[in-house]
Amino acid sequence: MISDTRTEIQHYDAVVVGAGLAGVCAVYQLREAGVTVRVLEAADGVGGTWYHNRYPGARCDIESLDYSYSFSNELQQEWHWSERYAGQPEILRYINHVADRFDLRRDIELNTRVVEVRFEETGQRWILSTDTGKVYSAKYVVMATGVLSVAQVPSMKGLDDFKGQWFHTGDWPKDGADLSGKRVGVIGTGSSATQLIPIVAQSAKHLYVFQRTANYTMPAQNHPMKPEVEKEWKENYPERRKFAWASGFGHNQVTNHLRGKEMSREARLAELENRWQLGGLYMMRAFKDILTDPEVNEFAAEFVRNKIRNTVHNQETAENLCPRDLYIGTKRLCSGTNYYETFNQQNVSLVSVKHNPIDTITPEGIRLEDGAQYPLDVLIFATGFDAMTGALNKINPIGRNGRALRDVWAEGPKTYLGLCVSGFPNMFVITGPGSPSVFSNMVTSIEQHVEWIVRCVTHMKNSGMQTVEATPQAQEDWTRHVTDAASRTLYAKSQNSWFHGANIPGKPVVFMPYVGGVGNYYKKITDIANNGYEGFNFGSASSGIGQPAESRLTAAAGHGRD
Ligand code: NA7
Repeated sequence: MISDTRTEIQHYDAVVVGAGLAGVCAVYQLREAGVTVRVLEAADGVGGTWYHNRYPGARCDIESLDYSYSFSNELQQEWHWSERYAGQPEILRYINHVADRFDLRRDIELNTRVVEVRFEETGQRWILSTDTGKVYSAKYVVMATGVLSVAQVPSMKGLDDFKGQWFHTGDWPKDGADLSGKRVGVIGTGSSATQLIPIVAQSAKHLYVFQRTANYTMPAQNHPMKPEVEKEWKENYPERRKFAWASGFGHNQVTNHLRGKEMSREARLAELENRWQLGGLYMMRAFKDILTDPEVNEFAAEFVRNKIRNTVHNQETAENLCPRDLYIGTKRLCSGTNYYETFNQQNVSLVSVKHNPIDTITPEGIRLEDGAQYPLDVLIFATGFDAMTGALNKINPIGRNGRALRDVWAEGPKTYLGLCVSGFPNMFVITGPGSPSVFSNMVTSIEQHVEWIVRCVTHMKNSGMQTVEATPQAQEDWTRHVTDAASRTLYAKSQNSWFHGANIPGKPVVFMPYVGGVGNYYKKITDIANNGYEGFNFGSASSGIGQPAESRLTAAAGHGRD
């Protein structure tokens, strides 16, 4: 039976999936380039990650003056960040401001979840179906679906029977959650948890922190924005942005270019203390070889352990909080405020579940394998995300010859430049696996990708091309290069992290981001475009291909055949 349901299909040059920082940037730039574009967003507001991660204490670990769009000088001059590191509400306000300021909302469709993305060979266009029933057709599809956007609640016995409330940090209720006077359990001690724990501890009756792997948490050293700092940045924004785009990590943090082993013990300690005072991710720029030389890495790790020992009064708790068998930085470094100090509060208990794991969520709380019980009113999962590939695999685009992305990536993601996938013509991924992505200031990486995509689309328009597609060989070579780059670092020796997908049962363990540096990467993608898009095949338009972009046509959508 062939269904003959007639569905209105809306035609655009480009459809962007997701209205977070990437989608908002894409709609602005594509529109500027004269491309008709529609953004489809499942939530009822823009913001993406910053829309959903509303947990108490949620904050960016890149300085706000850096973590912001550079595409409009008026915007960067007029927007005022109130703190050195912006909190989630302020970043969400910023994204909303951008959407309003540039009148982007008229091209953004909220409350619209994309349920299928399929390449139609005959028309050589992408067809996107949504949960509203609306169907869209586009020459280009831009996946701006986020890299930490699929919240991971581990499968735990008994969760359905829990009588209290439970939340995941990455899917926090819009109206907030009242935790005051409650017995609260937090599972996880990654970035989200280390931001959340000190805030929850302020009002909870008792807070139990269930820690499986201790991670390194730096003091963020956050403070209100200093007027002289803001003034200096605003006077020098072009140079600041240029520096960030050419830097290793896409921001302005100062790097020590000396190797740890070239420095005396005293000089190394002084550098580490300096980094501790600078706060947050500055620690990872302490030595040029901190992520390549195990002994230098261990020196920095022990420095942090000593800080923990000097901060936490109970020595058993302190030792439990000290990360072991984990190179510093190979699980994403955490940046918090008063994290270790919080464990000195009477109403906070650290429960190590490394050797005595959580067995069951009971109706009353948590029971560990040895039978210990923790009665709880609220349970918070700070258990992370199906990172980098999760959102893409969930949508599971169907490319040429009916091949699904999930099948193509069954043994781990393969991309060309983290931007395109062979067999998926005209599909662009913003900050995809194989690009610096989570290894960088995300806004810099987003802007670099959007710039490249707009340039490619403009090139195709000017040369009358219908399709662009990465060659299988270019993709193989690039994927090997991504792996080789990681193999020269300590990441290759420390695979138990979401960088490798190791936090998701059954996910292939493959290092996903590109660690070759944001500046090198940007030069590479720019050179490729300058050299006529090496590694890409273009297909020209033939009769019947493509629909008039702005038209609204009624077309037969044939679904279901048996
Ligand atoms: P992360 O960094 O993935 O942290 C998740 C935490 O949850 C981590 O401590 C995990 O321990 C813990 N976890 C996960 N499953 C379990 C179970 N079953 N039992 C006990 N503990 C568990 O997620 P975040 O949200 O904190 O941060 C994600 C990124 O967002 C962050 O890096 C920033 O870039 C922004 P494990 O280490 O696996 O033993």
